[in-house]
Amino acid sequence: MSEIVERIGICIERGKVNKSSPYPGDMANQDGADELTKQALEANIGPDKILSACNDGMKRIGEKFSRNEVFVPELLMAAKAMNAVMAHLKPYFQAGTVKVKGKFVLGTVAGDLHDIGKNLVAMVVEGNGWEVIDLGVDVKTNKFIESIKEHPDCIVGLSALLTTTLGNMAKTVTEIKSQFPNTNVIVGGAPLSMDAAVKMGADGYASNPQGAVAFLNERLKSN
Ligand code: B1M
Repeated sequence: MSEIVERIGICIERGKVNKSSPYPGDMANQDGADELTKQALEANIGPDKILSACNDGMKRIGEKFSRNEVFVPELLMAAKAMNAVMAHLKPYFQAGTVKVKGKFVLGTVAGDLHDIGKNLVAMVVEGNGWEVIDLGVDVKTNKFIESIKEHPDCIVGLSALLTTTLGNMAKTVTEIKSQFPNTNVIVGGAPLSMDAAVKMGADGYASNPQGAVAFLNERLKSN
């Protein structure tokens, strides 16, 4: 991995947003995720490589959190640094595709505030020609139901990052499928698996945004 990409991953892990950010103290006056991402893209480093380094950084801070070496404020700074990277990457994922394929209603399920992965899914799906209706985080079942009523031909995507919110995800899937049996539902997020998705009654599971795109395009073909 090139040095600059490695440094971006470190900025995510340490929560170094940009040069003017005083946090963390030992990185004061150094370039942060914001400046380094800009430099990496100018040096023609691919957005996928940058994202992969960010995910590694997130994984490392998550492991530190599990070991009680860092706490929620550090996770929040990591998320802020990741958002600074994503702001630069967005145009690459959304580049010039006309949104004609269909509508994708997407949200993080009730009780869950994690949205970085969901936002990545939104960006990539949008970049692949779908209109994304992003309902945000902590989305209650009823909000999904109302959105399906508004966009009856949509496909629905649910994201969850907490094992404790998988129950809410399952309830939402059940309710959607009972009211709208023909609406396709795909689920994703770190604690999920194909097995869990099938048990919930979802039509599909993806471990990453590309998998979500593949599912959507497949459903388009079969309709
Ligand atoms: Co939280 N958190 N967090 N957190 N956090 C995790 C998830 C955790 C694994 C950390 C750990 O213990 N090691 C742990 C969950 C344990 C568990 O349940 N198994 C955890 C915890 C416990 C918590 C709190 C409970 C902590 C507390 O308060 N004591 C709390 C819960 C708050 C709540 O939601 N109610 C909490 C809070 C937070 C912050 C708010 C501080 C912050 C989130 C900020 C934000 O999202 N805006 C945060 C963060 C940053 C993390 C970690 C470090 C990073 C998550 C992330 O953004 N990853 C995370 C540890 C980890 O994941 N290693 C952790 C990067 C992102 C690109 O990956 O989200 O997995 P991911 O998305 C991927 C795929 O999963 C997939 O595609 C994405 C791109 O590849 N994907 C889909 C996701 N959704 C999809 C949908 C699809 C398809 C694919 O189709 C619909």
